[in-house]
Amino acid sequence: MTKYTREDFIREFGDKFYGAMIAIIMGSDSDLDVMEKGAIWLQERGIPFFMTSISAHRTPERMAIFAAFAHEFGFKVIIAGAGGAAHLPGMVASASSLPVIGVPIKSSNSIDGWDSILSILQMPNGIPVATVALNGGTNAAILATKIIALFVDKAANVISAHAPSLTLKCKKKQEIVENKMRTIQKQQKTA
Ligand code: AIR
Repeated sequence: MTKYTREDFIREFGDKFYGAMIAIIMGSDSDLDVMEKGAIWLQERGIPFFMTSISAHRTPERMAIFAAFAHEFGFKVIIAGAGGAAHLPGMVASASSLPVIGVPIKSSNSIDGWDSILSILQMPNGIPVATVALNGGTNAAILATKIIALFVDKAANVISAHAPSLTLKCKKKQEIVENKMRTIQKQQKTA
C-alpha cells in the first residue's frame, strides 16, 4: 500500500484551499446533512471555507496528513464532525496546533447520539476539543467565525450582525406567541 502524503493532499485540491481559514471535515458523506448547514451559514455571509470528508478509521493516513499540514495550508480553525465512535475531532486535535471544534453527529451507526457526544467531549487532559451540541453544524460555523473574527475584519462584521439578526427572529416568535394568547383570550370571552 502506498502512503498518502502532503503532496497527495495538495494534488487533490491545489495549495490555496479556496483562500479559506475555516476547514470543515467530517467522517463520511452521510454527515453532510448536519455539516452542510454550517457551510451554508458561512457561504451566505461571504466567509470562505474548505470542506472534505476524512475518516479517522477508514483513511487514517489522510487524516494524519491533513492534521499535520492544516496550519501550513492556511487554516486557522478546524470544524470536525463525526458520528458513532467519533475519533476524528480528537485525533486531528492531537496532531494539529489549530483549535478544533467538534460536532457530534447522530449517525446511522450511532446508538442515540451519546456515543458521538462522549467520544468528542471527553478528551483526555492536554488535548481539548471545543464540542458543540449534537448535530450543531451551524453553531460550529458561528464559533469558528468568532475565532477568526479576532483578526479578520470581515468575520468581525459578520459576528456584529449576528446578534441583531437573532433579536429580529425572536421578535417574530414573540409575535406568534402573543397572537396565540390573544386568540385564546378572545375564545374565553366568547365561550
Ligand atoms: N465515521 C466514519 N469513520 C469513522 C467514523 N466515526 C462515522 C461517520 C458517520 C458514521 O461513521 O462520521 O457519522 C457512519 O458513516 P457511514 O460512511 O457508514 O455512513
